[in-house]
Amino acid sequence: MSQLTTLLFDVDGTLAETEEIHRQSFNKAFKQAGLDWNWSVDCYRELLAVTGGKERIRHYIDTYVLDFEPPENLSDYIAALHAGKTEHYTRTVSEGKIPLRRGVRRLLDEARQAGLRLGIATTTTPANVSVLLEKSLAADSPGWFEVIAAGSVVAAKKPAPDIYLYAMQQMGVRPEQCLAFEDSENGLIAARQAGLKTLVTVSQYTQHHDFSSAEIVVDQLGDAEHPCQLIQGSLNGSAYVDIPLLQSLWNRPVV
Ligand code: XBP
Ligand code: MG
Repeated sequence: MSQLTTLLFDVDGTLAETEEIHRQSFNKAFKQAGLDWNWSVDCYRELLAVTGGKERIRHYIDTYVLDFEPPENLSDYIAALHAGKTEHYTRTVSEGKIPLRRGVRRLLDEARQAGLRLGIATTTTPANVSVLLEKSLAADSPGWFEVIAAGSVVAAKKPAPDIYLYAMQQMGVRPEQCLAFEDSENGLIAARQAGLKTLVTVSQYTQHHDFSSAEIVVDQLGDAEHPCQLIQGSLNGSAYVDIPLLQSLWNRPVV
């Protein structure tokens, strides 16, 4: 009989509300490149259906900039644009002003005290993860995670399950030993296709997503002063997402 041993976390929208910083960083890179592209909040909400920044830029060109004639190989051009965006993003996050979502630090501390193993499975660029962990969580926090599976370490990004399968393979764990934390429909699909029970905290860009295959959906992880709001599933007597709740979710038969 397996037991819950491992928590696998998505990053953007789950650990912190970072997508708005990504959006602003894309726009800074476009301006720096002399482009008149500007992704509004509504446009970005739609573009987030495509995971991966480079893939998102290409989707934008293919969908909205049909007369675009890149000055060089399109893939090289997009890669250069995306590198500029990543520079803007990491510079902003390195200022240490991006807060973690409520309850993230508390749950990570409780999980470590309970001896649970931690991993990350994200679509974003590895540099973006490191700077967020170091500047918003703790300077040594990248070492809290046995694996930081990020970006192009796998060929297919979310909603493909690859990044979760890779993280579990690197940690030597099976899906029935794990619980995934996500904020988006693409992330939930990826985790479920990897065989993972999933807890969803809805984020500012995913209020309208379909989370019906999640084990539980809440507005935030919460804490003693800020109980979380249950959107789907059961809190089993907990006022916020704590280790006993995770154990009870994990023990429940798969829906
Ligand atoms: C969210 C994503 C990423 C970010 C942008 O990743 O899909 O593409 O939007 O980061 P997750 P990059 O929710 O899986 O953490 O530009 O580095 O891709
Ligand atoms: Mg996410």
